Amino acid sequence: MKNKEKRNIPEDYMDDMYVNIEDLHNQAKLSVGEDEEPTTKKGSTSKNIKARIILAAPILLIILFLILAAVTSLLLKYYLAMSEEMSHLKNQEIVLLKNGLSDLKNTTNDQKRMALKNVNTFKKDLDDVKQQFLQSIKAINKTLESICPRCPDSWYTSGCSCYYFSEEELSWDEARDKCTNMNSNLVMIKNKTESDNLNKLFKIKKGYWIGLRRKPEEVQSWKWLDGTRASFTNWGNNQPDNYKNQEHCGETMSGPWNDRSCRDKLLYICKT
Ligand SMILES: [Ca+2]
Repeated sequence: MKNKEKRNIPEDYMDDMYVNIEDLHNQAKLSVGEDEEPTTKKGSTSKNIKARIILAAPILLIILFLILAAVTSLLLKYYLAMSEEMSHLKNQEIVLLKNGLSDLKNTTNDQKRMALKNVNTFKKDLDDVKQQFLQSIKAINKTLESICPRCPDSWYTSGCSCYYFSEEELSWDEARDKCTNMNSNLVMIKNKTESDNLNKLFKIKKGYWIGLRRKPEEVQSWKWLDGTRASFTNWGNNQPDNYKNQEHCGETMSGPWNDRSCRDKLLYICKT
């Protein structure tokens, strides 16, 4: 009977039955739980993640590329702006340097012109002072000529004095008279300055009468022709020695003095 029933079961019914069995089998598997097939489920999840990563990777790359492009653009823009600013500052610096050099050049030229002007002014002032000095010298010489007498020919001039050096030899009295006849006197040497000035005029080393004398009774009292006492003297070594008690007149030995007999014949010096 059973076999007949089997033989009478329609095929569709059998198919539905196999499907139900299959479903039951799957439900049984599900009722048992995932723990019964963990390896299979994990593999599926990993595949999903990989698939998602594969799908997302191009998008991420595009986003990354866009970010890099934006950053690069910003950096390029910043670099261009900085370059332009640096160029602007450099141009400004060049302009300032040019202006500074121009000012310095103008200042230097002004200083040169001012210095040259000062030098010319100083030179002109110096020339004026020189001319004034020369005029003063001429005026002084003219005044001196009017004050100091003009020395006769063959007389020497020293300051405002004239000196005559004789070429003839006379006694002291004769020499004194000779000078008087020429409106002068035997030279009187009253200080060192006059002595030095006279010594510069000697051309030869000889003895000359001077206007110095003492009285035989006053051997210690030497006086000049004008009666003044000889406070300044220029006696030579061991002079006056009053040799043989006969030397009462004074002579200059072209410098140092000596007492000598008034009767001796000597050259003489007159002074005006
Ligand atoms: Ca003597």
